[in-house]
Amino acid sequence: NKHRSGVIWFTGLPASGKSTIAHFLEKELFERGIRAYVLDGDNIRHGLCGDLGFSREERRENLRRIAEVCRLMVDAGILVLAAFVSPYREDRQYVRERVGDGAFFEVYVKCSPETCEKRDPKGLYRKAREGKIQGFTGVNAPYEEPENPDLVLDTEEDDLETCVQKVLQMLSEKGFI
Ligand code: GGZ
Repeated sequence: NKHRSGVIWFTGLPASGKSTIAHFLEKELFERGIRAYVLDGDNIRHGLCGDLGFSREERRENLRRIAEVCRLMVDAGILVLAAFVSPYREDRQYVRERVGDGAFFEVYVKCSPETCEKRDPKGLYRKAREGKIQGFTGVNAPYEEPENPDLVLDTEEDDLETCVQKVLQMLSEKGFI
């Protein structure tokens, strides 16, 4: 089962569906014998980036470290499924350059702020509204939409299965699987 390694970079607001899609995709790829691995806030922000918060500078450093992990994993032949809010275009561009343009795909997980806030699976939007979290993306910190994403997934329009199929189709079209 031959495949090329690379990075699928999921960006979007908190609760837009990035990690859910990435994990479902990981399972689908695994079933096809493809080595894929999800990186997201849950496995990065507690360990490697446990010392970082969410200021502009700390987000930059968070993504800089993640870019280096992506490079190592790509070198190891893995298809990396990276799900990070990554709200700044500049930072996403940095990761793209560090990984290499030919092996980096930006997937915009699109969902209105209203819907994300309604979902609020971790109660963080509520905490941000109550003033208990400062600089929360979508409430009082910016999210810069991708200008030229390789793929857009609309999680208000499409269900999980459809979103995952769209990524699989893109990977197949680009000859990655
Ligand atoms: C944004 C925050 C914040 C603030 C905690 N702003 O829905 P989640 O919980 O699981 O995903 C969010 C995650 C974002 O971490 P990232 O490493 O992806 O962010 S970045 O790319 O900007 O560095 C959210 C939680 O951490 N969280 N505080 N203030 N998200």
